[in-house]
Amino acid sequence: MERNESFLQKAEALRPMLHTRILTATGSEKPLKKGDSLTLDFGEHLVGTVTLKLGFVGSHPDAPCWLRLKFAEREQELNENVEDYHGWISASWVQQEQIHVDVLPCALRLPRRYAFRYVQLEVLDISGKYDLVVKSAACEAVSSADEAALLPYETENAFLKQIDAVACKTLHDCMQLVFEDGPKRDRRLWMGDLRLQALANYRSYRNNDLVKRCLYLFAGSTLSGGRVGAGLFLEPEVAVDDTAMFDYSLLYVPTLLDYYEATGDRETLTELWPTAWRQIELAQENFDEQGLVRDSDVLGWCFVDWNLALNKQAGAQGIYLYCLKAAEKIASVLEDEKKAAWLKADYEKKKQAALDGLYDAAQGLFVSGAERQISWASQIWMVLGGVCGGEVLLRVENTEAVTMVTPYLYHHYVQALLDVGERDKALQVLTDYWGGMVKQGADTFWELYDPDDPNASPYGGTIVNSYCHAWSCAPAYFLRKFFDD
Ligand code: RAM
Repeated sequence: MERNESFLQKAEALRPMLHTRILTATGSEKPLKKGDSLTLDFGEHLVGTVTLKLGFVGSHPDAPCWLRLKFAEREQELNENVEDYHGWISASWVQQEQIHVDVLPCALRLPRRYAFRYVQLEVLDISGKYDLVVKSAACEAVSSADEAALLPYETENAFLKQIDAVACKTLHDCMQLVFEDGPKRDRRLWMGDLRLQALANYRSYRNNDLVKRCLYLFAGSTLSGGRVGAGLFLEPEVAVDDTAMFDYSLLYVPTLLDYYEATGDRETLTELWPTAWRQIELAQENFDEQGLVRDSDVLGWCFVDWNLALNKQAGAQGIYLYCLKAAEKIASVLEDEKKAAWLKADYEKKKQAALDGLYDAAQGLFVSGAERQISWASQIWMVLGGVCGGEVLLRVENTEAVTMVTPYLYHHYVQALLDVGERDKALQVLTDYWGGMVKQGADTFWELYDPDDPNASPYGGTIVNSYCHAWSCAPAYFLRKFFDD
């Protein structure tokens, strides 16, 4: 791990203030005995700390009250049991506590920050001489998003307005001391998520310094050789995650360019350009002599989407080309002629390699990996990388292509449609996909949404899925930038 103290100091100086709001949920007069439970609804998704006001009826409590508490972003999570989850990421993400209350009445302040709308209390055991009463609950909700700074979104279309509001709420609740990926899980900075959050932020809350802070954090704590990690921890001190992904390192480049285009902050662009450039240099290790990304079967070598069946080779090639275009723009803004010329030449070489090595002329589609897999992801990234026009997006519709399962990849699909001039279709996809979550009662947009398989989870169980996920806030970007009445 490498540290750049000066960058980390800059990031620290940009640490945001957290805005707080106190919200309450009314309890019930109903006395709770052993085995009884009660669900409180705060009426909206919140991120914060919770205090429960507890009382009792009957004799003086002569034994502790043993409680199980569940915090849920969606009500249906309350019906899932952590004991039934045997997936590959830790069950410790499930927001559940067991607690002994020794003294009643009391105001019980719970130990963690939770992301939730619903709180369920279940009495695991209590003395027969008294019953528990849950009088109320209060949440001190936190976010670094300033509601007063939120730009309005004007449209006559009530449904689009609702989709935008859910997107802004998603972004709002993920904006903490950094742009978190999800306030339930993983509660940290991830490169791919940051890029999409930043785009939505420029059109909504406009906390551009928070983007700048995150760019400095990534540049301030890197893996060996200056590689930007896929994610970053903040506590107990800033530390890059030892997970590295081909695409996430490279996506630092367009994130920096987007920041410059939104702010005109040339000083930051100049200072962070070497970090961005280094990602292009390091990516060269992944190419063969022809200029094709070498495939790998290591899970997570490149992210692209959470469909576990997806082969990433073609997607990675497209992402590299996309990032190369961004790098070339930065080089020309900074009049770095030598690098601009190299980037231009390398772009042509690797674009040609994609056409020669990954395009299946008989099918009119891009294929990926030794099995020549056809996926939506490969076509989308080839369009975004400027390798082809929109025809592949049409052709792929009539195939058994590997599907998209995250709003993260759907974001790129909508962008690809816009890039090839398919504006109406882009709006239709956005309305159907994100609107599909709204129709199912989403207060915030989910980490995963496969309309054909609502119980999909790459982790081996929906109980660890995040239902307020940063990379899903795309509508606040697309609607405000391309579809403002
Ligand atoms: C998920 C994280 C994050 C994403 C990574 C690749 O586990 O929540 O959103 O960027 O995967």
